[in-house]
Amino acid sequence: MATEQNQVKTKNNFDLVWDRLEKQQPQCKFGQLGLCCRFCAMGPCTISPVGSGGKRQYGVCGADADTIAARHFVRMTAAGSSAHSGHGRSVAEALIKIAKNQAPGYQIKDEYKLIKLCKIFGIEIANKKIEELALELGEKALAEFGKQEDKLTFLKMAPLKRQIIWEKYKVAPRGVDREISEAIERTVMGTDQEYKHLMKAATKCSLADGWGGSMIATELQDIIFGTPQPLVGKVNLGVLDENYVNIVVHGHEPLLSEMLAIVVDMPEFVNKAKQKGAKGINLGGICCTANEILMRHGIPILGNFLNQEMAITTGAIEIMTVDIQCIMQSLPMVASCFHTKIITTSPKAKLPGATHMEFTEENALEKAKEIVHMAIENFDNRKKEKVSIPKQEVSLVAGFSHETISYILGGRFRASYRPLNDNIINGKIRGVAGVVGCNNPKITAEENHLILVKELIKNDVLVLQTGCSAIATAKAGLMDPVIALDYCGPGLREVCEAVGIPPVIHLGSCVDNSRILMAATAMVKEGGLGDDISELPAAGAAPEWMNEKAITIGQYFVASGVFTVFGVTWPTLGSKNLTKYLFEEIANELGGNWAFESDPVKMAKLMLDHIDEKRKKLGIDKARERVLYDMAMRRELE
Ligand code: SF4
Ligand code: MSK
Repeated sequence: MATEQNQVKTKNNFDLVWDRLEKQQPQCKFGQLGLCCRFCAMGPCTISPVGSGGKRQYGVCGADADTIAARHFVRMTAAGSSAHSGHGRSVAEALIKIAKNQAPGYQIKDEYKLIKLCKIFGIEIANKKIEELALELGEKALAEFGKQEDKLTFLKMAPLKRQIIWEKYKVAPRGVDREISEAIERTVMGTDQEYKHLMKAATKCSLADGWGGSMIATELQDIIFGTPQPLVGKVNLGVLDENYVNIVVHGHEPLLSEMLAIVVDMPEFVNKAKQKGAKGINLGGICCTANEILMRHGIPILGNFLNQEMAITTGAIEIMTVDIQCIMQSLPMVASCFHTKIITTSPKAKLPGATHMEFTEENALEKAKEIVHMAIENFDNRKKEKVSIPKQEVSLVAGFSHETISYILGGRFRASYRPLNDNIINGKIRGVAGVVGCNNPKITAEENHLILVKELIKNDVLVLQTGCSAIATAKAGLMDPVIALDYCGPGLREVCEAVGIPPVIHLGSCVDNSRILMAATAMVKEGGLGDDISELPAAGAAPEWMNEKAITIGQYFVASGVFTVFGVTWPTLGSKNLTKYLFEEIANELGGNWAFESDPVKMAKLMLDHIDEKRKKLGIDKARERVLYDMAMRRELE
């Protein structure tokens, strides 16, 4: 496939992400170490990790390496948190408009979850219509962003011990916006200049994402679009069909793509496409929008972050709509060599060279129809000689949520994590890992994801995945239960076969990392694996991260008690003190800590060592079969 893409590329003379990375070499070492500061006009200041003659170096204002690296880290978490929270806020606003009947085409699909969430938010349920409850919930959820006092509502979902830790170290977030704003404020020149204290801002800001903005996005999307149920889907560029009008959605918010999913099946548009000589309309996705519509509709995924430009080079895409986050500015440039139209849809994001068709909840259905119509019209402009679709496509099972895991394990009427906990206790499952995050052109495409996940399941670790990492392993067949079982250790294989789940579980998009927090919480609450997330035999990883959002996710994993390993590069290496704090000392406070390891086999070893250490502390380090007590044995015990 790479050769085919190269031929197209050479003929059309445009660069792809890998070419641009090459042209950026050598990249700035100060930047890589987190030691470049341009936060004021006395700078920019660059600091060597070890100053000349071993002396510490300082910026013009006196800031040292620890402060500069810490401020940089804090701003990354603020950026990531703001991105996910912007998404969550849009969903809350959408719920309000749906409740007010101002969003034609949308409906409330999961009333059970709506009621569950209303209870969590303290909303009186009795004698109220669904729309009234949706309105109250939407308004309460929206208020979480601007809250000035008190704590975020979802924090009380965490294990009690975790809540006490957050209180003790004064990192329980108040309103989402307040924490993001304070994080930026504290990094302003001449403000907070003590690296450990700065890290508290990073922690609060990140927790405001994981247990705030992202969790609101996930939970409210489930109410509007339905809580995902396992389904079969397809992934890789082969899901494009040259006989169809191909429309691709890319970005993060599913609000428009859900409407497109409805419109592409309308007979009026299917017939129009047929009149143009196509067999119909084919909708596919890239990045997290793809994850969102895959897990609720089974709509196929073309690929992840690094596949966005390659998808256009197939010459078979009529329209690519993009909204927010992880969208390369180069898309219109690449598209200009083909007939593909790039459409920006968010009021927050435009791209030079793209057509802007702003969408709101009020006009979403109409805009979706306009976009599909444009795509059908553009089918005439497709150049047959430029069409080159790789054949690869793989099946996967997607559509898991923390609730569906519970239903599958325990049955709908006695939904429970008991079977999972029991199989961890008896040693058939060694532990659980969350493997998430982006892909990065600095790494051989997706190699780290695949090696890491294969190592983990080989060692009987159940893997939960989201984002582009999920798409990477799905492309390699690891979410096809039949293919994936061959890579499993015997214990994990036995459980997966018995329960009917793949060993690598697709939990959704980037905001759905909140589902991993909820799954971990459910395991703690089920009992037998300690009283806190930090006591679970569990670990997290983002082996090919690139976006600031990944740092925010990692920090809220750590602050929730999870040992978390990142690959590729680490943004604080220029500060020994800060790095030591994040890699070691922070565990004394929050129970979780970071590690950096670029080799995926070593990364797996770090995670397995951590899981084994936790098993030992729980006293379950020796595999034990569960003993079923009969009446005689029970009497003996009494
Ligand atoms: Fe330099 Fe300090 Fe200004 Fe940063 S804030 S650019 S270290 S003078
Ligand atoms: S899309 S943040 S490249 S996972 Fe959520 Fe993928 Fe990373 Fe974007």
